[in-house]
Amino acid sequence: MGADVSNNETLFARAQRSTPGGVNSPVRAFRSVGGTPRFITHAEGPWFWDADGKRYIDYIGSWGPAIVGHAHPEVISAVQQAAARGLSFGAPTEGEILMAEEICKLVPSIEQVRLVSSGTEAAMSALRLARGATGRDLVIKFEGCYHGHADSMLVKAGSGLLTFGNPTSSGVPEDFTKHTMVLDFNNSEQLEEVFKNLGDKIAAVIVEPVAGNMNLLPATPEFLRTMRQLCSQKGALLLFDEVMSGFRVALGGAQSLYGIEPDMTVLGKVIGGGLPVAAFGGRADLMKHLAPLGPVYQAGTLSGNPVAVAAGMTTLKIIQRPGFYESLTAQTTKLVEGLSKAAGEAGVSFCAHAVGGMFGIYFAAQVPVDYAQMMACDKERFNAFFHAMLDQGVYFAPSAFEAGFVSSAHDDATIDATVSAARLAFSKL
Ligand code: KE4
Repeated sequence: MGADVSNNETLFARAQRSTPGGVNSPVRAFRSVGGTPRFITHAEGPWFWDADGKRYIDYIGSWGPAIVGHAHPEVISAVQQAAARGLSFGAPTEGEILMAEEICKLVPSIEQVRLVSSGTEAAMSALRLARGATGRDLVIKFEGCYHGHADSMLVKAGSGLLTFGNPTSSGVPEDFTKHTMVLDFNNSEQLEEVFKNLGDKIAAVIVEPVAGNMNLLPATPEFLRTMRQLCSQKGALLLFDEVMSGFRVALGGAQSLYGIEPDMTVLGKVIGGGLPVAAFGGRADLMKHLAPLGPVYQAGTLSGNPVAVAAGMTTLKIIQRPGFYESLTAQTTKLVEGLSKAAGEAGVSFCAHAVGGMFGIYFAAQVPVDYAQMMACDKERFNAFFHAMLDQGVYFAPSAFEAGFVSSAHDDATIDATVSAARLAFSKL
């Protein structure tokens, strides 16, 4: 290996020989920002290190799970103790009961919950349950919201208000998306129009109440209130996908911030603390339709895995400590205010927004309020900023259309170092 070829480059070249794109999830490949993905060797607190031994302040946090910081000693200890008792049994354990009870305690709209292994699996299962419980086929989602990669969710808006979705991925037959309609996020009038025409055919509306997959874009309270009312009026089920916002924007998730109770909630990320745990839950009268009680089938070899549940439960205990969210929110706010100030001093058109421990950065004059405004943000400038920060050891999400995540390990010194790096990065734009 030549002196100027980094280990990241060597590993990336090798990875591409055995794995499509060299990654096990597309966003990791840096195709949106360009350059060579960093192969991470280890992580601790707010940092992780790449294959060249370079340390980064990490604002991905595994896309949300690392809310208490990487390799938290209590989480690691719980995982080690659980692993020593066996990795997986394919039979029920007391730990799953404790996790289910904790989720029901923290998210009051959830009366019963089923654990699975990924957000995709949780959202897919919740949608199947909604269709099974209502006997209806039509599901509504919103452009820019992501609910995992189940076939019926890989869909873009149809041509008109009454046309159904078209696949966004090859390999998904049109038949698989014809019962999915894609509407505009934060557009209440359009939603009312669709409910007027099709309301009694709608099984469910699924939404990220605080969207994080088109960058950070919170729903307006009015949009969610309208959604709740329309679903209740027409017998459709309201599904909040809180895989990202759950336990991230507040202890009770986005639903606790808006004061709106969905019929079902999809969870993931934080509840696994970095290991594969996700969940879907809601009203007990709905959950009873699930096998083995009812006719809606859903299953999983590693669902409720004891080692993963140990990581998740320990994380859920830590985030319930007094002051956790006040501090997390204060640090995230300090970050976005510091970045905005640095950009202003450099005369760069930039803004930033935070909700709890989640943030968005936008190369635009004002924080976008809908998908069209989000897509109008200056992607090229983001990419230049991303690399200017990466060179200085600060790792933001490798896409202009992803959110960022702060952990309780991101202390003042870490945030100040980030803002200081940003001052230089903005001056180079
Ligand atoms: P997973 O299947 O990736 O565990 O969860 C899918 C999912 C469902 N719902 C929401 C709101 C989500 O944010 C996600 C996954 N989020 C992405 C971040 N953009 C995961 C990162 C990735 O795809 O590698």
